Amino acid sequence: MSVKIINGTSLPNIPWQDRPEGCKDVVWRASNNPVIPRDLLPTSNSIFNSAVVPFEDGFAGVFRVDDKARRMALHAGFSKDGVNWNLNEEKIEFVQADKSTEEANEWGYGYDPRVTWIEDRYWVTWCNAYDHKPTIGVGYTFDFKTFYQCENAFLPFNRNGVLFPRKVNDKYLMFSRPSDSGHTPFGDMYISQSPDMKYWGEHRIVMKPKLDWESTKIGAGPIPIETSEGWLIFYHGVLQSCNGFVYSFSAAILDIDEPWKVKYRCEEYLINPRETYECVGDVQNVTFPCATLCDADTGRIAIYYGCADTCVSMAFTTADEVIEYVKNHSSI
Ligand code: BMA
Repeated sequence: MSVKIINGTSLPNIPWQDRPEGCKDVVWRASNNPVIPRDLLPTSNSIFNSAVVPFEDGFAGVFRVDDKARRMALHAGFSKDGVNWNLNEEKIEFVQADKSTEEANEWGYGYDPRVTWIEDRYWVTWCNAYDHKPTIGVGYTFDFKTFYQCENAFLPFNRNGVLFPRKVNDKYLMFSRPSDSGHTPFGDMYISQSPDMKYWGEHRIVMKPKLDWESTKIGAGPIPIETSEGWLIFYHGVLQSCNGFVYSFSAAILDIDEPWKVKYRCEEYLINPRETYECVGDVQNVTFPCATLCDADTGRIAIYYGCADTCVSMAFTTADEVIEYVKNHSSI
């Protein structure tokens, strides 16, 4: 391995499939996609755009579950192998981390969670309703049993809040994507900084839509992966076609100390909707990554992505291969 994973963990049990014979893509799909079907729970209309992390001797996660009344909620889930998942039938009922937020945090809806371990706990961010408007919810758990909710990070309207897995220059960092009340027809990725996970400021623009495949809007995806080449990020980009939005995803490499500086940005998508489960579902043509697992020893990366707002699939690559590809196809 030529690229080093920094501050990573050994994950000898990472779910993995070798690149299929004849496949030339730098990111390849799991042969058993979708790995999480829409009807895994008796009450689920769809399960998609979800986040997983290593936990105990296996994996745990926070899952977007829309129920058959089309309420959007978050559910905890567990897996021994990262592929076969058991989800709690009950949605996560957040405990208020601070009594003063009880009224402000009255539950409306939650979707598109991300999860990362920082220092001593698993932090969760998601798109959270505040005053019936989307913004970035923040919470944490130690055990995936009790979840605590903090103050929202930002004012509405905002989506795609994604934390960095450690402080940088003594500040917590979060991507977000300021938006509007509907199916936002614009969107750039920003980084905001915080000394305490509560007060967010020092906002920096990171990337704007640039190429045709992402020309309408872009948004952060999984938690950034720290490497010897910089922060490796996967992000989604949206093109507007005559039949609606098309959600693809790609990768970029950001400066380690000033991650609002883009070192390399792949000019092509890495995965776009083309398999039936990506093109057909509740919302056609969506591939939307919210999590990766990365084995620090081998650089193997397993990507979890939502498909057609209906189910969850997996794709694979390695840090070496994807970083080389991004560098060789970069346009910033
Ligand atoms: C975005 C979010 C995602 C969804 C996507 C496509 O605005 O709502 O959850 O996957 O639209 O519908």
